[in-house]
Amino acid sequence: MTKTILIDPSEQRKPSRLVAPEIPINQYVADPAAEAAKFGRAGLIRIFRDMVLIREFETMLDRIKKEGSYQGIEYQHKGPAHLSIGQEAAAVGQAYHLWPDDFIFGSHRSHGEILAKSLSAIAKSNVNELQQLMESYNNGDTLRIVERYAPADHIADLAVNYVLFGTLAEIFGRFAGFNRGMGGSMHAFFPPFGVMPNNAIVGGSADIATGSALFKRVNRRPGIVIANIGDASMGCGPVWEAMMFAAMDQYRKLWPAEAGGAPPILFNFMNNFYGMGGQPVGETMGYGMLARIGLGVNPEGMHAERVDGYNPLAVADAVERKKQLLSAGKGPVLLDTVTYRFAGHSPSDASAYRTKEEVDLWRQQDSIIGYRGYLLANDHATEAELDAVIADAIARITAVLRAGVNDADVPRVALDSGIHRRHHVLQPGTHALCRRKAECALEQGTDAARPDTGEVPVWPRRAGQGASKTQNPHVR
Ligand SMILES: Cc1ncc(C[n+]2csc(CCOP(=O)(O)OP(=O)(O)O)c2C)c(N)n1
Ligand SMILES: [Mg+2]
Repeated sequence: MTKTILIDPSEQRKPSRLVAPEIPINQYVADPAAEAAKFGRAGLIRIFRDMVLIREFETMLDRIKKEGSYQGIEYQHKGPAHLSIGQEAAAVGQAYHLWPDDFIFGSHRSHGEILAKSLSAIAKSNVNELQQLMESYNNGDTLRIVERYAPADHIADLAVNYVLFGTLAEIFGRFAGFNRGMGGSMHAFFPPFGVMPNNAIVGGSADIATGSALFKRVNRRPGIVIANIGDASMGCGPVWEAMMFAAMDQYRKLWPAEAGGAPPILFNFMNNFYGMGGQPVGETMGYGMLARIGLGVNPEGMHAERVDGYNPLAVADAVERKKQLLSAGKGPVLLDTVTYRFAGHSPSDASAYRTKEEVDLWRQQDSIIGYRGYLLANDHATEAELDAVIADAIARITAVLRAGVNDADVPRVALDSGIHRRHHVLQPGTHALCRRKAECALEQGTDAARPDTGEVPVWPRRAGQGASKTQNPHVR
């Protein structure tokens, strides 16, 4: 029988006032000596490297979309590419303290988050894990291309090229992409590193991530879950549903204590101050400051904070602290991560809804330039080291692009491929909706169209372990 909760009229009719908790706004205070001790020189430089890699990756996509070439390599990409140029510090800072068993779910603008989380996971994995993962994922198809086009002496280095190529090939709809080219720019994912599917429906990841966090809680799985959604998604009903669901009293008041409390979900709003063209503050919403929303959801105000997403160390600090709260069952958490996209909503966007002066103001405070200045001013790195990081990023991006545009070696996914066929077999009825029915092997009844009798390959699979859809070998 369900527990009953007495509603006492004398309690409910009593006069009093609600007192809301304070919401910290950009409260992080830099302490270069403490930061050097915490991250180490290598960690601080890696943060710079990851930001630069993401910037160069998306700069390359921008050039390909607008000019049809990058570093002399020509290509026409007809698919979408919503770029997050300008938002790198927010993604890299968030990923720094996350482990592969912490999950992120993103939006239409999540290339940077995919790369940042994957680069962070590489830094936390050992050589054997990386080797085994790359050999087994996609039956090693993705790895074979990387070994050929972007080889490296060390496995961790090769793994960096692997995530760059796997993501790029996915964006270009290629069979060697992380999702066999079936997801593309807005739905790419890489579960071994906790990079869960991104979602083109604005705010859509809020609910899915909340479900994932509930799964973790009831199944006693380690790690937290982050929904990376935009500031304009606060106007979407599903985001509010997700926040209400995540904050239900019953997790703490009715469920047995050993269940662990509320689902470990962090609603991270990448607050770049724009929807496609509308401005949430001053135009399309009335919250004044996004972090304020937490106050309306539960007595803890969702532990909401505004964090300076132009400083990767401030974001890393916030995520580390919030992760502790979430792991203790004290969620949900809301972060209002201040950032800015220099890029238009998409490459065809002329940004007519904002002034050049405004974009220039944010460019002057570009997080990569600012963080570079911080590293140099505090002797955490030399000019030569940081220049080498940039040169290395350009070389890597050029190498993976050269692979990603090669139709012969890295073909586009064919909709009548094995995956397509298997999809029909596993989900009877979907074939009826197939727009390429006439070309589909299943329709033609050829030998190749016979249903696969083997297993659908699922990651992870480790030596000595059976295939499992749920166990992640990277869990701590
Ligand atoms: C439910 C839904 N409504 C509208 C759109 C069209 N759309 C795509 S991106 C976007 C703006 C999203 O703004 P925000 O959430 O702040 O993310 P940002 O683009 O700034 O990263 C809109 C309205 C959509 N994809 N999904
Ligand atoms: Mg936005």
